[in-house]
Amino acid sequence: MNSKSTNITWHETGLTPEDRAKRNGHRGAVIWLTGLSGSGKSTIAVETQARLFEMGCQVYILDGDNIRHGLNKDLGFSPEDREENIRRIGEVAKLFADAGLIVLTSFISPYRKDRDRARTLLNPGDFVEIYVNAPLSVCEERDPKGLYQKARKGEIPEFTGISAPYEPPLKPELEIRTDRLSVEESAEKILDYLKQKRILFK
Ligand code: ADX
Repeated sequence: MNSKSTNITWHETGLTPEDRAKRNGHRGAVIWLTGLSGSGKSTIAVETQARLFEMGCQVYILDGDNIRHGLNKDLGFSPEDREENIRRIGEVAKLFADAGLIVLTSFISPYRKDRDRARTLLNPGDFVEIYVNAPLSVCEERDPKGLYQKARKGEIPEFTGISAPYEPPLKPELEIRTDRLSVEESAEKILDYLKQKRILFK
C-alpha cells in the first residue's frame, strides 16, 4: 500500500533493541507459523508460548481467528483481503518484536508473496518462517471447526485447500510435520531453533 502521508519524520526513542534483549534474555523476533486450517498452527503456538512464558520470556500470540474479531474484522477471504490481513499482521508483529517480544503468528497466510513481504519488515534472522505441514487429508480428517465439511458442501466459498490455493514455503527456517510429531515435540523443535540461533540466550 502506498503511503498517503507526507512531511513525516522518524523519531528515535532512546532505547535500543540490545537494551531490551539484555533485560529479557532474548531478542525480539517474529515466529511466523503458516499452514492449512487444521494443520496445528494455533495448538503449536499455544504450547510454545506456554514453554517460553515458563522460562520468563516476553511472548505473545497473534492468531487469525482472534484478530479477525477485532483489528481485521472488516476483511474477508478474497485474495485481496487475505493480502491486507497479512500486511497488517506483518506490521503489528514487527511492532511487537520492536518492543522486544517473541511474537508467534498463527495465520494460514496462503500466499508466498505476502509472507515474503512480512519478512522484509524484520532484520534478517529475526523472522522465522515455520511451515506447519500436515497433508490436506489429515487436516480434513481433524476438521476441528467443521469447516472442511461445510467447504466440501459448497457452503464456504474460497476455502483454503479446497477452493482457494495454499502456496507452501520454498525455504522455511523450519518445517513441522504435525502428523508425525506430537505438540510437545513440535514446540521443542521451535525452542531448540531459537536457542541455536541465539534469539533465546538465557
Ligand atoms: S488467511 O488466509 O487470511 O491467513 P486467517 O489465518 O486469518 O486466514 O484465518 C483463517 C481462519 O478463518 C481459519 O482457521 C478458519 O477458521 C476461518 N475461515 C473462514 N472462512 C475461511 C476460508 N474461506 N478459508 C480459510 N479459512 C477460513
